[in-house]
Amino acid sequence: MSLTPDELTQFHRQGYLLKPGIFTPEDLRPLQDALTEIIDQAARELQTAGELTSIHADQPFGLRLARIYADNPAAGEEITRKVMGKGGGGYNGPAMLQTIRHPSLLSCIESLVGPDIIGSSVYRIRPKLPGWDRGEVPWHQDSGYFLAHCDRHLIVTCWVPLVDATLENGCLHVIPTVHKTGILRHYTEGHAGFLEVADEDLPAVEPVPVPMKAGDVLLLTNLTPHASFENRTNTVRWSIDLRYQSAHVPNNIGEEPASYTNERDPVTMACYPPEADFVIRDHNDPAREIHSADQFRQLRQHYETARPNTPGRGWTPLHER
Ligand SMILES: O=C(O)CCC(=O)C(=O)O
Repeated sequence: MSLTPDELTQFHRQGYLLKPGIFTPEDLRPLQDALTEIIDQAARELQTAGELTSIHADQPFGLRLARIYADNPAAGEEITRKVMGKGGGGYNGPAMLQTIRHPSLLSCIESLVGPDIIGSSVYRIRPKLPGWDRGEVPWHQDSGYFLAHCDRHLIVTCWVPLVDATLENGCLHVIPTVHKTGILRHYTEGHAGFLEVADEDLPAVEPVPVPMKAGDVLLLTNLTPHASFENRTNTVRWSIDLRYQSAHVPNNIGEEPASYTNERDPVTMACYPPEADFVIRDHNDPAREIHSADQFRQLRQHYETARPNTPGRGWTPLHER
C-alpha cells in the first residue's frame, strides 16, 4: 500500500494527500475498545461518586461519550481529559502502538521519509464532543509547535478518523500549496489555548474541507496549515493524529530528558523535546525498534514524568497582537 508517483506528486505539490481505506474496521477496533475501556472505568467512578446517573454502557463507540457529556458536561469533560492525557498522547497502551505500527500505513510513510522511520513524540487522541469549544482547533501548522531548526525537515502528520469525519461533525480543513512558503506567524493563547495563526496572517488560498471515512488517512506536511471547527452533531468525532519522520530528522532517541537544560543549544535538540520519540524501523539495528507495548509505555512515561525543558519558539500571545 505504498504511495504511487501521482500520490507523491500530490502530497509534495498540495501539502496533503487523502489515502482511503488504510485501516479496516477490524484494524480500528482494538483502539476503539481500549478507549471505550477508559470511558467505562471513568464513568463507573463518576457514577459511584454520584456525578452520573447513567454510564450509557449500551451506546456504540461514537455515541457513548456524547450521551455522558449531554447528561453532565463536567463529567464528560473529565472523562475526555483522561482519554487525551495532560497535553501528551494520553492512552499509550498496546492498541495505540499497534495502530502506530500499522503495516500499510508504514509503507506509505516509507514512501515519504525513507526506510528508517522514527515515531515522532507528538501523537494525539481527539474526541471532539458535540458543541465543545475546546474541540475546535484553530488554524496552525504543526511546525508552530516544533523547534525552528526543524522547519526545513519533513515530519508527516497522519490524521485518522476513528468514525466518519464530516462537515457537520468537524472534519479537518487544510490550506493547500502554501507549505512551500515556510512558517507563518503563530500566536500562543489562541482559541481554547491552542497556537493560532491570526486571520490577517492566513494565506489568500481557499481552504479545502476533507470529509473522510473511518480508517482513511490524511497525510499532511508539518507546514500545511490546518484547522477543524465545531461539531454540530450529537455524536463524537473521534480521531487520532500520528507523526513520523526520517531517522535523519532531529529526535530524542537514546537521550535522557535531563540533558534538556536551559544552557543547551536548541539546534542540538529534538523537534519536540517534551515527549519521547521512538524507533519504528531501523534497518541496520532492528533491536532498537519499539515493538513491545511495555517498552513504549515506559519510554512515554519517563518523558512525561521528567518534563524536559523546551526553549519553545518565542511566539507572543494573541491578545498582544
Ligand atoms: O483533530 C483535529 O480537530 C485537529 C487536529 C490537528 O490540529 C492536528 O492533527 O495537528
